[in-house]
Amino acid sequence: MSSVLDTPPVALAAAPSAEPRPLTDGFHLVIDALKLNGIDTIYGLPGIPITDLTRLAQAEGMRVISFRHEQHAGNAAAAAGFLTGKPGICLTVSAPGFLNGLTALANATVNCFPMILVSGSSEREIVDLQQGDYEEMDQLNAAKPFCKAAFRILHAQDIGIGIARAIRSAVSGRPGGVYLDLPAKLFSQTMDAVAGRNSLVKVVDAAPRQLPAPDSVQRALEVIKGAKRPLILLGKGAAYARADAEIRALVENSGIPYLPMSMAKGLLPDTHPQSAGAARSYALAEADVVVLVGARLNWLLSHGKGKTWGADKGAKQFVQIDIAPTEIDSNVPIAAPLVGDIGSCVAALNAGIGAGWAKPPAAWVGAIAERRDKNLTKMAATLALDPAPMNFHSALAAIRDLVKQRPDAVIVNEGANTLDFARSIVDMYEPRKRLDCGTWGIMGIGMGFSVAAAVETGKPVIAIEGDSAFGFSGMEVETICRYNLPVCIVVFNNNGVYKGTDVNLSGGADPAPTVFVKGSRYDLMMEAFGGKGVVARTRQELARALDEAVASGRPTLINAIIDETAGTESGRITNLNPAKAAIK
Ligand code: ADP
Ligand code: TZD
Repeated sequence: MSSVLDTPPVALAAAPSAEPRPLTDGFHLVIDALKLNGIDTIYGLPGIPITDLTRLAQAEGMRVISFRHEQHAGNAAAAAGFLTGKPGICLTVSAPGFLNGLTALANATVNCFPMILVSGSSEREIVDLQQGDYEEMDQLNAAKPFCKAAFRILHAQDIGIGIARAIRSAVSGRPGGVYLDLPAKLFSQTMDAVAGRNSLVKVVDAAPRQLPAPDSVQRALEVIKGAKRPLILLGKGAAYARADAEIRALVENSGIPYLPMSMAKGLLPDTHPQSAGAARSYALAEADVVVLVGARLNWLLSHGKGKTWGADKGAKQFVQIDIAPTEIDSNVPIAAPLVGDIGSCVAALNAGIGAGWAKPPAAWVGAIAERRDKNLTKMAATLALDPAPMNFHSALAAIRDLVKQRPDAVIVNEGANTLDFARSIVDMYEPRKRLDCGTWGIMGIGMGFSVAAAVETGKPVIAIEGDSAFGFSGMEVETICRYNLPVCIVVFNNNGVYKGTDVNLSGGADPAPTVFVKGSRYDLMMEAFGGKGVVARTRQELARALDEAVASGRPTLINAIIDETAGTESGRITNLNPAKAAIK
């Protein structure tokens, strides 16, 4: 193998002077700049011009996780960013590799996850004159609409500053995706090694605290104090903020019922007595004051309007904690904005909720508890059933039992029905243990998120996947096997998108657009790469396979056969499908 590895990392210059000075190059400066900032893992896919960057990074002690498709490497980087609070790095080749990574970059930005997409590119002078280079593309401009910031580094001496800018942009304020363009020639540029080392920047206080204004805190406390039916709504920003103890104190000291959005589940255990999770509709419709903590009033919360929010029951007031000032009033007027980082804002509220704080009226707390307990009893009866074939509930009951035993496991979840049912059935007990389709409702995050969860936490990962959802990233089972990651994938196999029973309306031979090959053996995909594949037809078989997978830590794929009639079109968001026009 002939590569840069054949030469020592620091080459000696053939300078005419008596004292040759050591040199460094662009490859090493990129690696040194990342390492200096505590970044120790790269998710990527090699090729021109970054192959040697992946080799050298590994040689220099970084963990390099090499994927089969850049979108999944990008999703892994995004999940790593959410899980660690440091920007996850995705490294790709130019044009097509870059574009494959771009979906993940956009998704990270939409979800407020910090990541940096680093792509090799061809030379500016050729790109700008459109002279037709190998994989030519104006990547910098293509990336801009899809990320928080985009930078290009042209000179080796700017690598330190360029990477510092990328890191700070990704994690400060509202976190998000950053694009970093590295043209091929940059990597082989050399410079004096000492000057190179001195050009690197260790980012100081990358995501500084942002304290809320005291009068904003006062206003928020007044609004909360005036509430008769207050509710705290925790979003994934609250999970990201790592203010777990402050948030728990806010909930418990105020006595206010709370609702977690899906990725905020586990910030407090779902079994917490103040959880309104199983009385969601009632709590949203009836509350008179809602304290949003790192949750946007987007489509996932019906834009803060309409029937979901009890529009017919009178005005509602919102307190909103967010680091992005422009998020305030995005959908409805916010009575008390609290702009700052969640840790500081919640601490300020806690300071105002002193010993004399009046807990919310017992009638409100009691009404929520009553509905919650009724719904939980109903759900327990459903979960006790053991139908053959399995349905979503019985299969998820097995996973729910396992997570109760292993609350440290990370859950990755995508699909339609598989997502919606898992969100409400599988209780979470610890913060940042649930990763899912997020703000876009995107399919394809499954294997990328699973790889990052395993790599970053070292804990067991259980990927709960619709069979359609799994297909978007299924080839990465090879990656999971190659790195021998403790990932157990459960494919909810109901023979299609949503369900497997659709028919071709024309009566023709082609299958309907939403159905797959019946009885597909997803388990054999895992066997193909040396992992363990299991077919589970009953709840007991599924429970046993889950136990074995988690105990062994081996890559496992459980092909869980689900009643093909069980799903609902689009799961719980059927209402978002456009109505068919009544054309005669
Ligand atoms: P969910 O989908 O769970 O409702 P969203 O992704 O809609 O959550 O909202 C997350 C919000 O959290 C974003 O508006 C983001 O600006 C905010 N956020 C992220 N990190 C912080 C932080 N450290 N402090 C304050 N707000 C934050
Ligand atoms: N493409 C992308 C990237 N994201 C999407 N959300 C979709 C397509 C549309 N879509 C959904 O919104 S859910 C879904 C698709 C294709 C798959 C549902 O089928 P499934 O899950 O088998 O994964 P269930 O549990 O059987 O419903």
